[in-house]
Amino acid sequence: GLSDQEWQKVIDIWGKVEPDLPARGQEVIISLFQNHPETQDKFDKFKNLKSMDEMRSSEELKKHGTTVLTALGKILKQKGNHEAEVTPLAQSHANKHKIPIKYLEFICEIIVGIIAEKYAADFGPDSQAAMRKALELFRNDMASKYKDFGFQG
Ligand code: BLA
Repeated sequence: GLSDQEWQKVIDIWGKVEPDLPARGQEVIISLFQNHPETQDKFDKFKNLKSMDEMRSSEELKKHGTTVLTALGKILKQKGNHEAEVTPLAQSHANKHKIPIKYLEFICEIIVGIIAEKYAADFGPDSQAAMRKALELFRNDMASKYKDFGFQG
């Protein structure tokens, strides 16, 4: 797990991201699709978006980015006691959306990269390390739930 100090770093940086969730969410999803095109095929509603222009002007894509970061923020704020948040998410992602854990690794890495780019002054090495640990804990718990649901992930 994370120490109290590490959790505090996670909570502090998230406080910087939060006012800009829709913009950051949009960047995260576009970057995910650009860097890992196979992830886009998991979305019936985004499969048809081809150019960067189409992605940028999609309100649905922006809305999904906001959904993702809002859910992630709620999870991080639980400081590891996130069973109530992670269980339904793992269920939909295993049974309905069928999202491999590898794709969760992709998006988590992109989230760290975008925070580093946009909030460099507030996201030093210790904060980055703490955030990576928190995201790893989240993914591990998702993976363990996937197993419970019989999804290889
Ligand atoms: C939908 N993803 C959702 C929803 C939430 C999240 C809250 C809507 C409710 C639900 O269906 O359970 C949350 N998505 C997250 C979080 C992350 C994220 C917390 O990406 C990452 C920190 N989901 C993934 C990844 C992909 C993904 C990596 O975690 C794709 C590669 C896909 N999420 C995905 C899809 C939907 C979804 C396909 C349904 C979208 C829709 O049709 O509305």
